Amino acid sequence: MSVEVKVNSTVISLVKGDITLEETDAIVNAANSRLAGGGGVDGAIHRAGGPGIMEECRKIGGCSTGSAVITTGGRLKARHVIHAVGPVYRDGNHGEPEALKGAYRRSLELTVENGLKTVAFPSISTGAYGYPIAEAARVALKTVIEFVRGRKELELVRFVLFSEGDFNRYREVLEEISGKNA
Ligand code: AR6
Repeated sequence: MSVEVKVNSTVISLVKGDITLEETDAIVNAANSRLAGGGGVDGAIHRAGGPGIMEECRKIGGCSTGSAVITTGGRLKARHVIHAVGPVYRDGNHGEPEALKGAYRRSLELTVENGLKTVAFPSISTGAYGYPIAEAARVALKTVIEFVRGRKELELVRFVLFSEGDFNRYREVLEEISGKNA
């Protein structure tokens, strides 16, 4: 199950799967601001990558909501993990879209700043943090499309969606915004 579009020189792809198995240069974690680990994709990444990642997170100490930090990938196939902190969703009027956008944008900046070419994202904030999936997909995809327009460092930005429902929501939003008013 996969869909892709090309924007400038970057392929944006959607797949259904488990992000811990990705072989991109970096995978993004949906972390919390204490970088303390937890459930969901965060738990899965730390389990698969081993304790070295948490040790690095402790040294970094934390990360504000709407931003991201980078560590190595431990035992993962991906060489780096970018820990992005999305917002807890309240009603959409408490800065949630701006914070979600910031989490994606800073992750993309870190990818480029570290000379990496390929990165995979989960659907940040749409699990424990309760962000409605279609709204989150719109912010995520628009932020990525806006970022890769007019630059050529990134070869691949992939979204790894954990359920068929999430994959379908992202696909619908991508079809709607790619190429026109993104
Ligand atoms: N691969 C890809 N996506 C996954 C995987 C996986 N292996 N496992 C879960 N997902 P969540 P959040 C999806 O709750 O909403 C944690 O405790 C999941 O189905 O992981 O940003 C952190 O420590 C959902 O669609 O992240 C924070 O405290 C998406 O990943 C808090 O939860 C995000 O769900 C962050 O909450």
